[in-house]
Amino acid sequence: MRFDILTLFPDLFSPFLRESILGRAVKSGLVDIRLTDIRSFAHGPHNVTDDRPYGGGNGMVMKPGPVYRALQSIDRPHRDSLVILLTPQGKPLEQSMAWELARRDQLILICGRYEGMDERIRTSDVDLELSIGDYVLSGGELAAMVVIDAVSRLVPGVLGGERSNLDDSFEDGLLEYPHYTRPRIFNGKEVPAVLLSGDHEKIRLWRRTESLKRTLERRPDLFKKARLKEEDKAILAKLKKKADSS
Ligand code: 6GU
Repeated sequence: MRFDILTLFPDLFSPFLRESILGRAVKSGLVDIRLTDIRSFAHGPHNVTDDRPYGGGNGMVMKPGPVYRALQSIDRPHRDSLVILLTPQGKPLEQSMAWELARRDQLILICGRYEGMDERIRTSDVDLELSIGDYVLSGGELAAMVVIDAVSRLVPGVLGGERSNLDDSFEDGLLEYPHYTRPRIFNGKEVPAVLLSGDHEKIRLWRRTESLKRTLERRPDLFKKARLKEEDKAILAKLKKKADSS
C-alpha cells in the first residue's frame, strides 16, 4: 500500500516512519510512504505558500497553486487512489473508515496549515475530508500520521504473526478488556485469579464481561453501533441490573 504525504513540514515525519511497526512495514516494502514538500511547488523568490484571506480577517490561507501543482506531481499508477484532505471540518475518522481506506492501493494525504486551505482545492481536487477528533491542531501532519498508523496496521502482514488486530478496541465496537503480565503481584496488586486458572472458557467469559463493563461505564454511546451476540446481551443485562441495584 502506498501513501503520499503533501506537507509544508516533511521533517516532522521521519522518526514516525522509521520506528516500530510502521518502520518495519516500510523496510519490508509492505507500505511505501513518500513525502512531497508543498513549498517546492511555490513560485517566486520566497516560495510563499500562504496569503491573506479575501474579505479580510485574521490568519493566513494556504494558496491553491502550490498544493495543486504538488498534487499534479504525484504519480498515480493505481486506479483506486484517493485524495484525502486532513481538516478539523472533515468526517471523523473511525475504525470502520480505517478498514475502508486499507482496501485502497494509494492514499494521497494533504496536510493543511494556517487557518485553512483555499476552498477551490477542497471542492475540485479532494475525494475525502478527514478529521481525527473535535479539537484543533496546528496542522494536518499529526492527523496524517494518525491515519497512516491506523490504516497501515490493517494491511495484511504489517502486524506480523505476533499479534492480531481483531481483538483491538473498536473492532467489534467495544472497548478492550484489561491486560496483565508478570509479575503476579505488583505494588501489592494481584492479577485477577481467573487469568491464572488455565480455564480458557472462563478467561474468555471474564474478558468479554470486562469489555462490556468498560464500554458501559466509559463509552455507552458505542453500543449504538456495536455488534453484540446473544451472550453479550445476556451479560450486559446482568451488568445493568447490578448497576441499578447498587
Ligand atoms: Cl485533520 N487537522 C487539524 N488542523 N486539526 C484537527 C484535525 C485535522 N483533526 C482534528 N483536529
